[in-house]
Amino acid sequence: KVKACLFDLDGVIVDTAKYHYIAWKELANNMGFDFTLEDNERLKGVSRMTSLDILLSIGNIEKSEEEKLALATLKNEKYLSYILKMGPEEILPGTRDFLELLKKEGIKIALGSASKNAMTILERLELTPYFEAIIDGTKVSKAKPDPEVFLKGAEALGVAPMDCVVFEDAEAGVDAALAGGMKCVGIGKEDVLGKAHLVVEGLHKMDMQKLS
Ligand code: G16
Ligand code: MG
Repeated sequence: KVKACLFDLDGVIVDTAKYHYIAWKELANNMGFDFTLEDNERLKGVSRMTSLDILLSIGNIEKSEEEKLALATLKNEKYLSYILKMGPEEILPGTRDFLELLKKEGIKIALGSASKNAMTILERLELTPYFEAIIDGTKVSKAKPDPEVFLKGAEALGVAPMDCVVFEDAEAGVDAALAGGMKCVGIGKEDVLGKAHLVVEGLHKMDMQKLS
C-alpha cells in the first residue's frame, strides 16, 4: 500500500522552467550568444551550477570558478525577481485537488527538488502546509539521477522507499526514483519518461486507483 507521495517541483507542481529560461537567455545574450527553448530542455531537473556549465559549453565560453559563481548568482537574482511575482494561480492543474485527496487518505507528502529556491516557490504558491518534509537543493549533495533527494524525503517521513510514489517530469528524476527502489509516475510524455511505472499528462489525471 502506498504510504507517501514525493513530488518534484519544476514541471510537476509549477512551470518555473519558463522563468529559468528567461534568466539563462539574458545571461547568454549578455555574453554574446543565443540560448534557445530547445537548449533549455537540457537544463530541466539539473542543478544550477551544472546548468551554467551546459550554458557556457553552448556558447563555447570558458570561465574560472570564481567567475562562474558570480554568473550563477547573477542568474539567480534575475530568476528570483520573476519567482517573487508568482502566486497560487500558477499552480499546475489538479495539483491542489490531488494534494487534498492524499491528505484525506492519510498519505504523507514530501518535496524532492533540485532547486535551492524550492521553499520560496512553495510559499509563493501557498502550498507549504501540505508538505511534511521538504528536501531541496540546499539539503542534498548528489544530484538526480542519484536517489539521495528522494531517499532523504522517505526517511524524513518515516516511510520505506517501497511504499513511496515519486512524481517526476525529468528522465533523471525517474531514474533517481527507480534507483531508490520507489514507484514512479512520470508527468509528461511517454517517450521521455517510459521507464516510469505510469505516465500521465499532469496531476489533474491522477486518482487513488492509479496510485495503487
Ligand atoms: C529545478 C529545475 C532546474 C533547475 C534546478 C535548480 O529542478 O528543473 O532547471 O536548474 O531546479 O534550481 P535553482 O537554481 O532554483 O536552485 P526540479 O528538481 O524542481 O525539477
Ligand atoms: Mg522537474
